[in-house]
Amino acid sequence: MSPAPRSGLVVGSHGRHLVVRTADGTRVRCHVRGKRSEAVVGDRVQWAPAGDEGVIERIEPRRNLLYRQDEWRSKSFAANLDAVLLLLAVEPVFSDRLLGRALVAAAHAGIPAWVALNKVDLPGTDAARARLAPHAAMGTELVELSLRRDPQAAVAALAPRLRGRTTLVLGPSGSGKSTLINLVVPGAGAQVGEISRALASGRHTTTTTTWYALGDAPDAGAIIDSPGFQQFGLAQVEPQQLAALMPDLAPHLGGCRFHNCTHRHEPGCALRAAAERGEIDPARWRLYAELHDDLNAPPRY
Ligand SMILES: Nc1nc2c(ncn2[C@@H]2O[C@H](COP(=O)(O)OP(=O)(O)OP(=O)(O)O)[C@@H](O)[C@H]2O)c(=O)[nH]1
Ligand SMILES: [Mg+2]
Ligand SMILES: [Zn+2]
Repeated sequence: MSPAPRSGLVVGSHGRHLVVRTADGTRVRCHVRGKRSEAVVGDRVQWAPAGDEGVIERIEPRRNLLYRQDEWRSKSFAANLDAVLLLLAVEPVFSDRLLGRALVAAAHAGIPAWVALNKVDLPGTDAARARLAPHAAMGTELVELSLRRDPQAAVAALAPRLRGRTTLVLGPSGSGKSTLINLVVPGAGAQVGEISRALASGRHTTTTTTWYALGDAPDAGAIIDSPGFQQFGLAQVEPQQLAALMPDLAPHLGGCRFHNCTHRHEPGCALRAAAERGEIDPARWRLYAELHDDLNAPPRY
């Protein structure tokens, strides 16, 4: 007879195996049945002991699931989140397109997102701020940080926003995600890399997704480190859903002549009219067009 399954939380994902935290806080290396793991960090699972290790028996129903994909594959990578923190930096310069895509993915998954701009100690801060202005205007919560120059102020700004929630930190490589996690989780020991080295080698410092508790209390909250992204595919999103997932476009929906307007070429489009009146930021309107065309394109294999 096989041992009864126990419940646990997936706190690490390393390709072929997962790390599961049990109710008493111990960590068990777990394998998955079958070829590929479907469990992701943040999943509650039932697992059964198998020697020193474990086997995942079942994934509990999820509150939400965030997808992220790169050139090669579409994959889900974190579940049961309360918030997504998009961490950008003055340097390396972030892509508006990747930011926009990540925000659409969070909206599609029904997870609130906020944005932090790190490294405001560097020149170029004004330009970065200007590029985030449309997001501030559409009501996205925006925080400025210098994790290196002023870590205490950063903790003061971050702590109340992180407390009691499970937050996934997303952002390009080198923005300071692991630096942030080491600051708010003493003893986390997340590896931090010099950008020049990471970019020169084309490698990311963080290569796995890892869950950290923000304290010992069960309701302290948690923060999840993730590898930097260079791409952010949205294969899970239907083109006709897109406008509703962009908070600056959504308020103009409902006024188009055609009920199935794609807002790309149709006459009588209320979104286009709003863009022409200057009520939608030009860069965001271009992003809509680009994303929409992308979602309609046949998948690349
Ligand atoms: N100037 C400056 N540098 C910073 C700041 N915060 C972090 N850094 C530096 O930025 C570099 C990258 O930091 P990481 O925390 O490794 O970045 P990451 O987002 O985890 O990168 P990946 O793991 O590759 O995705 C390190 O050299 C940090 O010391 C800051 O506020 N100002
Ligand atoms: Mg990192
Ligand atoms: Zn329209």
